[in-house]
Amino acid sequence: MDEKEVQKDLADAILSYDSVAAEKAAKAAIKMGMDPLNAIEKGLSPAIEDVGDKFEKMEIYLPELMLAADAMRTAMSLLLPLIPKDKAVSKGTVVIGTVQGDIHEIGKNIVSNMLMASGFNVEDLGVDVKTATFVEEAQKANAKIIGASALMSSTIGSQKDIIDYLTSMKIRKKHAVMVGGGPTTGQWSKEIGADGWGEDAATTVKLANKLIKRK
Ligand code: B12
Repeated sequence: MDEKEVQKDLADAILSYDSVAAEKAAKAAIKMGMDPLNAIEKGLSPAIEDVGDKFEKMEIYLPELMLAADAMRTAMSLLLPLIPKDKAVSKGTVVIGTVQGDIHEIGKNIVSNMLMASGFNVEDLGVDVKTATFVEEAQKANAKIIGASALMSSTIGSQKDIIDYLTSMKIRKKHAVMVGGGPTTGQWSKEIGADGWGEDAATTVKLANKLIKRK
């Protein structure tokens, strides 16, 4: 089996809502020494996006969406820990979470793991995180960067709330804010006065490296 075939097996497992097949394909990826990020971003992620498109077109419904997400989580639970954590260097702390009202965590978890792998100390606040909590935890951890993930058009407004909250507390300059998640764009990031937008895990690491130097 080559990498392309394993990537296809990972994708097929998500598209057929099959956690057992997802586990098998993830184990095959690990056995052949595939870069775990490659397995996630080339195999799993495009498939879960296809599932999302089908859900949007009402070709499938919530139960299928949930089963696909379970299969994705199964594979990710095997692959994410294999992204090596660079403990030797600590570039600084990033406080990250998914905004209030939003429980999507897959993309945030990938970003979080990639930041750790690149030498950042990451405090992951989880999902459905209140605006004030982002700010309080960033203060406590003396985090140079706050990362806010939002996957729904109804929740992206909370990314702006975080920035407004920092401004109202007169600590906007203390914490750079980077935003990301499905419906967000570079244009949106500029509009709300964020310090940057991460389209995927790799661009987010580049962005965080840039922001940490600026601080
Ligand atoms: C999986 C999924 C779920 C799973 C979530 C499981 C979990 N534990 O995370 C479940 C089934 C629970 C779910 C529930 C719901 N979902 Co949903 N879901 C999805 C789906 C299919 C995939 C999301 C995903 O994981 N993508 C893969 C990851 C890798 O991509 P990503 O998140 O974009 O992350 C990357 C980048 O954006 C970036 N990034 C991400 N975060 C961050 C953060 C920072 C700081 C930075 C810099 C970068 C960054 O890097 C990541 C890695 O490359 C999307 C469809 C889609 N195309 O997005 C719908 C989708 C997001 N869901 C949707 C909806 C409507 C819902 C529900 C309301 C459904 C319902 N009726 O109950 C609920 C919401 C509940 C809630 N309150 O949050 C809609 C949202 C529509 C909208 N625009 O508002 C979508 C778009 C589906 C659709 N097309 O209609 N969902």
